[in-house]
Amino acid sequence: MRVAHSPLHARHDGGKELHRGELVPCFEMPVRADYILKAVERAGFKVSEPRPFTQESLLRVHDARFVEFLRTAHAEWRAAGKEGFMLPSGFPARSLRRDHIPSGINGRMGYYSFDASTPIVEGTWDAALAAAGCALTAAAWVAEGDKSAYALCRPPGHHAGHSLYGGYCFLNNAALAAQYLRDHGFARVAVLDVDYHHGNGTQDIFWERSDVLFVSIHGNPETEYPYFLGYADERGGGAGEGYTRNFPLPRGTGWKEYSATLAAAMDVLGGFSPDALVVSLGVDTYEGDPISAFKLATGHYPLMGQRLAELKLPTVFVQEGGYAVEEIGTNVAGVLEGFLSRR
Ligand code: OKP
Ligand code: ZN
Repeated sequence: MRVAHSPLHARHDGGKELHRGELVPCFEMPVRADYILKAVERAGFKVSEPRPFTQESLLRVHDARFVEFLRTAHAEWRAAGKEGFMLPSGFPARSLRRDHIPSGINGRMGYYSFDASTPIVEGTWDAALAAAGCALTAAAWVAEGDKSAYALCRPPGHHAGHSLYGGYCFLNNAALAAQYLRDHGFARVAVLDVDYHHGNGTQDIFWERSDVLFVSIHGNPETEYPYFLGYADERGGGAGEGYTRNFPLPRGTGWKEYSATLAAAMDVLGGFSPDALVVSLGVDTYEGDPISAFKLATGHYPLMGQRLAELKLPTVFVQEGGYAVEEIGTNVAGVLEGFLSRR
């Protein structure tokens, strides 16, 4: 299995996030990718830099003005005499206007985001673009005949919607991979999101589509981030009705209940008869994760990989969350090696 990775991820660094009433250093930090890189190299995977892609590939799933905002946001911030990381402090919640995009940088930042845990720094755009390039490259390898590929993306992507950033995410790497597969010969693509947090952005992007199935297993939004999406009754809209499925699980969920839910999710995937699979691979389901509350152990990740291999599909793995940094590499490599052991 080839691995797409870019050192440019490290340019997204130095921000703080609002966490339980305090500004703290970001949990989503560069060293996460360093640990994963070490683990996949130790496991013998071949690591390559992403290919260049045009802006057009981004616009297949994202809004043009949103992408332009992300590209220029920090330069505008600096032009306004500010420096350091940018965090929004006001959002278009209920009864406020969403039909008008404010021209000022602070208003526009709030318009395009949904939380105060996702700082933009000077290098954020370079890093987000490189992560998107990794996902597109991994998808291209699979479209060109590889049976599987892994995009070591950072920052992650599954909370980023068509014109929305947040949850440490800017561009939706997994959605870009899925769309790339759709555009290169795969008629039906399934996205399975196993990150601890609901992939609200991916759900948003494919909500009304029947050619891309979105299935997610995650902490119940009644108590877990992102709180406002990811409930079991969300099943897609319009032509996409029935093509979104959510499996929220309670805090404290261990492997026994998790694996039963994974079996149910895989039944849904199988019933769709997909031509390819994209896995939003977050390992924040790990028992040692500092911001999550499932109880999966390191030994469970190879089992997860083995189970995913049973689908026998061309598969693109896209890195999402995982914040227990010292164990993140072992857990990710565990999934990938478990997958390879069964196909
Ligand atoms: C990104 B991914 C904690 C609030 C949660 C954002 C979590 C984003 C997770 N105070 N902060 O899905 O791993
Ligand atoms: Zn997560």
